[in-house]
Amino acid sequence: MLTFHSEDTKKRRAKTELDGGRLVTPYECPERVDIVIDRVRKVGLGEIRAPEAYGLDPVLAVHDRGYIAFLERAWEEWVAAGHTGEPLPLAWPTRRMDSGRIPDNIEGKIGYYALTTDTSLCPNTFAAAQTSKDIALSALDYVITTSEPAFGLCRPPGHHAAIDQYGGYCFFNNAAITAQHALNGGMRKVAILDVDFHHGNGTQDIFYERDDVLFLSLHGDPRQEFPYFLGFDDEIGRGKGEGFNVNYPLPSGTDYATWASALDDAIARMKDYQPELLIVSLGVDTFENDPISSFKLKSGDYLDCGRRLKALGLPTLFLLEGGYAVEEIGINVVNVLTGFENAQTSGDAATSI
Ligand code: Q9C
Ligand code: ZN
Repeated sequence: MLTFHSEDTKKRRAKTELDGGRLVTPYECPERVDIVIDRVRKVGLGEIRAPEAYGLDPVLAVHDRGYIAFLERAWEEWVAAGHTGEPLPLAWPTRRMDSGRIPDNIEGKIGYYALTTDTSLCPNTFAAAQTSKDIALSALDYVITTSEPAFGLCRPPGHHAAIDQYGGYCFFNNAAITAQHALNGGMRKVAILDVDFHHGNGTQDIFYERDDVLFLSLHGDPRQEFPYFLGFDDEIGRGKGEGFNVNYPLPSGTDYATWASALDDAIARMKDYQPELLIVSLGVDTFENDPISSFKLKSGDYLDCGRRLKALGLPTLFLLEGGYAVEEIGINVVNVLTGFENAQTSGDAATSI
């Protein structure tokens, strides 16, 4: 399987993340990329290619123009305002004070465009987000052209990013950008399967009223886990989109047997939908030793996950999302990919462990 990768994704290196009331070194760090690419090389997964540049048009197809302009300028505006730490939001248009207006002050703008306080801005954030979506789009074009699977080693991740909001370490929603790009290129139905530990709130929101993208997400129950306010099983889509959004909130401590039965249900729904393309939002923060998550998947389980996905027999694009057990992220991600590669296309073979 081809991997799309660029060292430029490592240009975003924030110093701080607000975690438990302290500023810590961010969990979403550039070393994650090094460890994944080392593993890709070590197992000989396949050729590693650099991305092409796609510009901002595919981003504008899902994100708000003002949001993109904000991200492009936020760091320099923050520095120009005389601040010395990394930008975190201070005030939001929350339930009782939402006038719908965008402030002029950079601190106010950050509050307007941020979902959360876990994601500090820093130099090159915009450049890294651009490279991340270029990786995703390059991998998409390869999958469309060849019908062969591909892996986009995206960083920063994307699935928490909404139309005009960043957070949860995400800025551009790579899965949504590629799904929309595939549709604009003539595809009629795309499925996005989000296996990251956290609910893909941004992807859900972008396609919530649409029937041309089936979105399915397996994740920690939002009553207990980030992002807390979206990801419940009664969120099934709206209007034309009703029935095309499927959430599987799972309790803390979920092991592979439980997780895989939700996966099998998602696979069955995708079969019924008959999409032309499968995009996998591939987070491995479901791993038992992940520092910010609470599922109990083991490294070997990711091989089986890949095998099961292969049974769909679809052109498949894997895009990296989360995974913060840095030492093991390479093994876990690449296990999904090799599990997929080594499985037979027959559904029966793929369900045995
Ligand atoms: N105290 C992705 O996996 N919450 N984002 C961190 C740590 C934010 C995860 C809590 C988690 C965001 C792409
Ligand atoms: Zn996650």
